[in-house]
Amino acid sequence: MKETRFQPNIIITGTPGCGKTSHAESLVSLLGEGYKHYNISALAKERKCFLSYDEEFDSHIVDEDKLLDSLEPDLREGGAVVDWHCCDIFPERLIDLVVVLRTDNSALFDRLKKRGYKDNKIQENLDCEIMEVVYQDAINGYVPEIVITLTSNSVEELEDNVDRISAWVETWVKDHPQ
Ligand code: DAT
Repeated sequence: MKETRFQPNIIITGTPGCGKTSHAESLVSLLGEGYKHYNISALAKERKCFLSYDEEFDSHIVDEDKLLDSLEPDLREGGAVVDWHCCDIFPERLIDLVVVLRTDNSALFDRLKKRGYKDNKIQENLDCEIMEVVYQDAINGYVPEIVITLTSNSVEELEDNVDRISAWVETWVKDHPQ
């Protein structure tokens, strides 16, 4: 099915703590009207898309089919900035750019510790970052042309990244006139 939208949909993904929400909030506030931040963890809660709760890792297991059904109408509108550590559930026809954030392990450790994660959950996430799990999911799920990797170790990098993504959006919009 051919999708027509006049604002791109962007996924900002990466290991928990790498800065997805910070990037998404800042990007949406820079882009302004027509763009909306979808924090999938919050949205899954709001729209009751959970299958179960994993006590060992203190996390919810999301019902991905239900979540996707719920989110598809929003994505068809365009202008979605999707913030989640899983990216490959969203069909390629609905996604224009996948940004994979990468963070050094020492910075990631500090952020997750500060967030109050239990040791096993911190270790699981550090392993995930070292093994490039999210990056591999992104390149396996989407054509390479739409996947970019950006480092997110400092506030300066965060600001640069948001400026770069915003410049990309401007070009995309020019290339997709209404
Ligand atoms: P995520 O949504 O990937 O879990 P977050 O945006 O909530 O991550 O950020 C986790 C913490 O790290 C938060 O206190 C903000 C901080 N942070 C995020 N990106 C950063 C960056 N590039 N440089 C410094 N701190 C950053």
